[in-house]
Amino acid sequence: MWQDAPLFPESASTISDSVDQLYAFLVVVSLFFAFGIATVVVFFAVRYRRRQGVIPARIHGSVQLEVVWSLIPLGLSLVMFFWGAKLYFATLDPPPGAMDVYVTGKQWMWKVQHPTGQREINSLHVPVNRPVRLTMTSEDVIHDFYVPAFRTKRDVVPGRYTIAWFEATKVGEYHLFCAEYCGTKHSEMIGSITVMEQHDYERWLTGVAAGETPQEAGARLFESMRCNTCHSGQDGARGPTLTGAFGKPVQLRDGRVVPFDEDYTRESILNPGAAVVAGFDSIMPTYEGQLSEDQLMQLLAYVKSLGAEGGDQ
Ligand code: HEC
Ligand SMILES: [Cu+2]
Repeated sequence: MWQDAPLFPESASTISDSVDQLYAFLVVVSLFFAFGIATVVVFFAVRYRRRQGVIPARIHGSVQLEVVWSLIPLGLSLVMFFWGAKLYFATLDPPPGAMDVYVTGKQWMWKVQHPTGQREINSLHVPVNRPVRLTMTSEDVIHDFYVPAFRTKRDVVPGRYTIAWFEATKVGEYHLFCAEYCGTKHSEMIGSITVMEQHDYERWLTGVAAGETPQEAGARLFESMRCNTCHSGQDGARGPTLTGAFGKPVQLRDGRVVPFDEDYTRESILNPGAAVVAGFDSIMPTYEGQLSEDQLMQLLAYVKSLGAEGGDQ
């Protein structure tokens, strides 16, 4: 839809057509009522203008009319709501097997890292027809990761992780914008997403120095920061075993059950006292101020990989 309309961004992801259809529905409904009401206003203004000696009949309301003009907009707005909510949830929920890309926003650039370790700034290369899951955070203020061609737009917030995903359907190069005003050079916080055939992507990967993968770097940190002394995974260890833990619910000492997700992992490392696992003492030291966002992402990637090894996620 709209491919040839110059005002519209290209449609290049699995959800972009659905977003456009919802958008078209909203526009059509709005135009219909805007023109309908404007027409009626003009018509009545002429039809019932003040004339010498003519006094129109007074109307004292009509229940029937009230009901009709309440129910029709109610129905329409419920359609908008459920349609929009359905689409919104679809954009939140990455399909299984998505490729994990880590994104960090900072004034004024986008830093990304591939699951295989390659890093990029203000550009992201991805294979076509493959879901890509973005785990995003910011080093300073709120940014917003926006790829119009994919209809993908999510805030990137300091102190927490937000997840977004897309699956590109067309090879090409697409704009990446920051869509949250973030300071002087906000307008320069732009980049490109390059969508490639799978084999081109693989060739591209081999051409970029990879270094460690986030997972490997995380495993190294896990030892150098001495996390493994408590999280050894052995019976009687001072900390809970992390193998097979990510993605499962955690029973806390105060009775709450919380999901072991990205933000829980982050909080456990920076503020361990906030959520203490049932059956353990609150002895884990805080690592607040000792880890960069990069290192936190790496530890997260490692903890996540332990979860995946432990079976279904
Ligand atoms: C002094 C021992 C100790 C060290 C060192 C330690 N932890 Fe912990 N950790 C614990 C204990 C005890 C708990 C459970 C109580 C709690 O949640 O505070 C825990 C909980 C966690 C949890 C939540 C686990 C769950 O099952 O819900 C994560 C994730 C975690 N630690 C990661 C780390 C990482 C990463 C490091 C290194 C940067 C680290 N820990 C270092 C003792 C430790
Ligand atoms: Cu920004």
